[in-house]
Amino acid sequence: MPDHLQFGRFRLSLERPLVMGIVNVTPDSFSDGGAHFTPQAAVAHAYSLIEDGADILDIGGESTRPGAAAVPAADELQRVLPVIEALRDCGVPLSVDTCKPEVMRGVLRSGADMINDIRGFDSELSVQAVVASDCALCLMHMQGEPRTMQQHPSYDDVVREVHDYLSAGARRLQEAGVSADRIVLDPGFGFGKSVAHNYTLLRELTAVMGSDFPCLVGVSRKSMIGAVTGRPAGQRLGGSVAAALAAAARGAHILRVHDVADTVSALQVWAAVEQGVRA
Ligand code: 9MG
Repeated sequence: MPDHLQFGRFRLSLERPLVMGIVNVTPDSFSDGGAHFTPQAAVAHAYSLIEDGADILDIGGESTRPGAAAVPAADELQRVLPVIEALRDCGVPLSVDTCKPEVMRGVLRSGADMINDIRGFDSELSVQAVVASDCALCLMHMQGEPRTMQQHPSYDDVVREVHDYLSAGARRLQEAGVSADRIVLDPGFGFGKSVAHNYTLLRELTAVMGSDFPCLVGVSRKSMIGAVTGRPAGQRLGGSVAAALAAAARGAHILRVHDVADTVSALQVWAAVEQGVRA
């Protein structure tokens, strides 16, 4: 396991869990309903997340929620490029959530430091788009397609199947020439998984992930939180922070969250319990 991650212009230590703040530049995201759809609103939101303690920002121009409509690459670029350009010197690495090679190339030219691909760099074109850069790559597991993935998720052994997919994906990236310190793996909570699958993956996170690559976990405000708490997306803070801590306790390296300030506070208290505080 590398002790750091190379994010383009940045090299971040993995000695404590990093917090990735979510910046949706979409009119239809499940969690904020498009509250930050204009570039100006997205940039202002990004700066507030940095103020709250975000270590990384994840900018997305296409909703990945179940059933979401696909967005053409040109529209996705039009949404995210002004935001990346305005945030280029904000002081933290900029991740872009996209699965389109054309968008990957465009955002890397504009200064993105990480590509977060929910399709796990499953196309040769997406690997070619990123291999020669020095950006970090988040390779996520998904069963099926966003439009239909929640209809019949099915596994014989969800822990083994997600583990094997992620290991094979990391090997494929390394064989293409990506160094180990650029690779992050993600079980893909909510992407083609039932509530029971999601909680099995979270409970067994160390077995799912193995010990070769850092792990990113995104559970913030998701339906797996609502399924247990009975709360709508806007009232899932407590459940989301509890799930983030459960992931950190099982070795997650990056937590992708909407509520940065509360997650940072929870991690600080958890670290004080685990490691003590200086008198
Ligand atoms: C874009 N996006 C939405 N949820 C996500 C998750 O759980 N992981 C990653 N890597 N990206 C996500």
